[in-house]
Amino acid sequence: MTDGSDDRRRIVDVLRDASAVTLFTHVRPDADTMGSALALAVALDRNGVDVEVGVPGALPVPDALTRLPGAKMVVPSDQIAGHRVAVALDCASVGRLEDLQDVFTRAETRVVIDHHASNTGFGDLDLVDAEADCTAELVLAVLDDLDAEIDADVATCLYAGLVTDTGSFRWARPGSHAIAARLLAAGVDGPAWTRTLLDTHRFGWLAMVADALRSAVLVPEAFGGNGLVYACVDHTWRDAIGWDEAESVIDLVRTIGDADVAVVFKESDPGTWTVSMRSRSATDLVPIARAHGGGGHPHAAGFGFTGAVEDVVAAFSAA
Ligand SMILES: [Mn+2]
Repeated sequence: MTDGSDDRRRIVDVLRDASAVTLFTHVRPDADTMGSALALAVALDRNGVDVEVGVPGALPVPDALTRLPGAKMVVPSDQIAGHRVAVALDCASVGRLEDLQDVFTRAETRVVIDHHASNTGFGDLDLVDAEADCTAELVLAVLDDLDAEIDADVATCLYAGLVTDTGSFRWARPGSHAIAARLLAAGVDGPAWTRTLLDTHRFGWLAMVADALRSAVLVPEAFGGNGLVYACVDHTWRDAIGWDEAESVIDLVRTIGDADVAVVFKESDPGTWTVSMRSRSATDLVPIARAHGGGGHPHAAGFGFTGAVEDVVAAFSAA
């Protein structure tokens, strides 16, 4: 983790001088990585900068995120030019860039803007602040330093990251409420975007949730008696209703007060798992995530795993 102010100043200088910039979201993009990238994309594009946004992986971008302002600047990952200045948004490690890792790495100036506690910095310039509720807040600070206008489009992208990463402001820090007020005053339709980003599912989502909740297991003795609850979503649901619909299952499982740790094992392809973890208070999840090549925050982290469902559960239980 860096203090940030020096690197932030240098990042602002780099972005002010750049004629072309490639922005990167993390794989399986959420609203914070996408909103952060698009806010920066809209502001830079307006300043005449040649901007492209790369989304790693072959999976489709969630429908709601394709409606954010500036989404037309997303370029299919096999068509990314790779400009001299590269900025990774909300990526805890270079591995989160998956197939776009090389494009990022070969850029002349690599910039990392992120708020994950596990991020040790992998750019030439790292603005990493685990105190920030979302990466979008850090992008707002950069845009302010650039004297960029925070109009309704830019504000909407930033708000998308803010409202989702704070769980609709449930765990927002005081400063994040002040930022929200500023973004709403700039013209964001808060209720509409909250509904679009957090409260909208396909009908098939209900059956997937029913299936996932039926698979739930409570292990009271886990984590020194603090307890674990976990559930699985198998790969058949990806084709039925899309990978992103499984992201919300953890928000149901983590409400179980019998366990400090909640985990959802999501199978993206047969035998390929994404493990989402949440802890209510006692357990720091970062060491577990890091031990499996993942990362995150103390109370929200994740990692990837390849193998059978019994193996992924066993590997997790061993940690
Ligand atoms: Mn984030």
